[in-house]
Amino acid sequence: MNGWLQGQPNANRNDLYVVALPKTRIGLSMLFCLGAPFFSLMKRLNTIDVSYVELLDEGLHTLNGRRVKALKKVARSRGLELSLHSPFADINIASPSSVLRRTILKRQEKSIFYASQLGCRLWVFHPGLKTAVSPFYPGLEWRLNLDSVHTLLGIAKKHGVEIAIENVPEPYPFLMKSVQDFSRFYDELDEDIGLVFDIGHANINRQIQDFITRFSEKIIHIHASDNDGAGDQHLGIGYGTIDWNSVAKALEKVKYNGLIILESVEHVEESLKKLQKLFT
Ligand SMILES: [Mn+2]
Repeated sequence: MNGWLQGQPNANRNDLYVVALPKTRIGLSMLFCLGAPFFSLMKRLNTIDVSYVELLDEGLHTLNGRRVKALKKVARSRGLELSLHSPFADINIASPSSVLRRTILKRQEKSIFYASQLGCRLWVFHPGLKTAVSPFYPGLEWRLNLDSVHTLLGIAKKHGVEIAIENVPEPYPFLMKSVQDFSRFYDELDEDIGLVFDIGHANINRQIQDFITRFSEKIIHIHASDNDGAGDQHLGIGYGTIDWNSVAKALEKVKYNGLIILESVEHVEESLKKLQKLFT
């Protein structure tokens, strides 16, 4: 990689197990630079050495018509294939307030629209959360979560965009964090939707292997970052407690052939190299 990021320590920490996943490709989430202004994101996209990029419609990188045009241009000139992560700050698709839920779904629709304009292969979103009033209305947020997923699937169909839902981390009050949550979700949802498997999130509830074996048919996209097993730190690959060799073996076993998007916010170049070595 040609120094498109600041120099990273090149620790050759462990010999990585190399597996043959012919269609697996490594991409990069721009989460690592979400704190930097939009022009700096553009600058990075102009020099970055990957073919697959996940943008975030959030924070300083929140999309608008003008930005979408600029992004389309850079994606075309650099041959980048894009996916888009939905807004996630203060976004609760299961909000018990109908006014807020409507507003949130409207915001999500705008993001799906931008994804279609950008020609994104996928739009990734988070499940809803419990709130302070959840104990008074048992099961309500679970039902609203399912309703909103239906609504989003309808919107996505209208705009011709594929969408998928991500497993999210402890200790936040999300409705869908565990294998059990996703089993129930898929039992009760009478439509099909893909799963964005976040390896780091699953490390926190020690369910990496369970997710891969149980939902091999559902996983269409993967987020990869490391952590200490206690919090969602988005560390570089090899800087946490995840056993990446056994992750690679498990994915090879189920013949995973989608994208693996690096979501580390540090040691980015080094982590990309490690993933590329693991999954070529
Ligand atoms: Mn993720």
